[in-house]
Amino acid sequence: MQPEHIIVHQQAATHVAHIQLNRPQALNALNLQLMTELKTALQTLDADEQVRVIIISGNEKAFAAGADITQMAGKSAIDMYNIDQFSTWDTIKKTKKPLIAAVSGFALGGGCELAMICDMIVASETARFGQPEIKIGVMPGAGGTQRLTRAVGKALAMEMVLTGRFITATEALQAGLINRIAPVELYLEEAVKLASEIAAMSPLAAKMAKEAVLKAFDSSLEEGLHFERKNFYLLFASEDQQEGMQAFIEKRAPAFKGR
Ligand code: CO8
Repeated sequence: MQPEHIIVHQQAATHVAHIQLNRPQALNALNLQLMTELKTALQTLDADEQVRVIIISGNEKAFAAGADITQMAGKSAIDMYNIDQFSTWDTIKKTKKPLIAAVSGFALGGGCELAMICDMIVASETARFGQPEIKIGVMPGAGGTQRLTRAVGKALAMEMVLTGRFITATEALQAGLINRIAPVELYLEEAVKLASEIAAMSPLAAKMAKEAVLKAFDSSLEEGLHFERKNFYLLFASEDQQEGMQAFIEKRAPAFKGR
């Protein structure tokens, strides 16, 4: 079935796929259907050998203005428990390929959390990041108190979560939340440029390196180093390792195959 709230753009030649959130009338508010469609698309692209890097974007006005408040407003705690929307987020988090969020306009609440699940964030000059859940009587529920704090530190995270203040792209860059800023007409191009650069590397090495970097967030240093070492050794079982090192010795560009 064709998704209704996302558009998937795929160019086999570049190995970069692009998922665009597409509920512009609601500033891409993340309703349950959109999140399910996003999860399914990510699972499909993660399994597709032609795809090496995935970009998630919204539109110029909004990456996503958060969970769909109209859908949540009448729910009880037991409804929320039974709907179990975070199992979708748990699946999204398991995407092995590098994910890049291309953010313009609002990235709020669940929208900011979705951007932070991605591995890197490219923002337009108009991007605004925030966790304004406190203003509607709740708090972040999809990682906002954890990933934001790890990215920007306690002081700014506490301020954003407790006051709901939005920060600008410049502030987000200074705080370490995002990777780069581009003019609004170029931010998507910039995200594709970054994605293409990664897509030219060994896709196996990229996946294992991503896994190891993420390990740093929920393990001790010793455990993380051990994990890193195992992945490092494992890559010596790949054709890409032989190709990469041979190409270096022969002074030519490597042609990685993901095997
Ligand atoms: N949910 C539903 N509809 C929304 C949302 C939203 N989060 N955000 C905007 N919309 C709708 C508006 O209702 C409006 O619809 P309509 O035209 O039918 O009235 C349309 O989008 C345009 O919005 P505005 O007219 O409000 O546009 P403005 O430019 O005046 O304001 C703002 C933009 C500041 C972004 C404003 O819309 C706003 O404050 N939105 C809500 C932001 C927010 O509180 N987000 C957090 C939501 S809670 C959350 O994310 C919890 C996450 C937990 C887990 C995640 C699960 C998915």
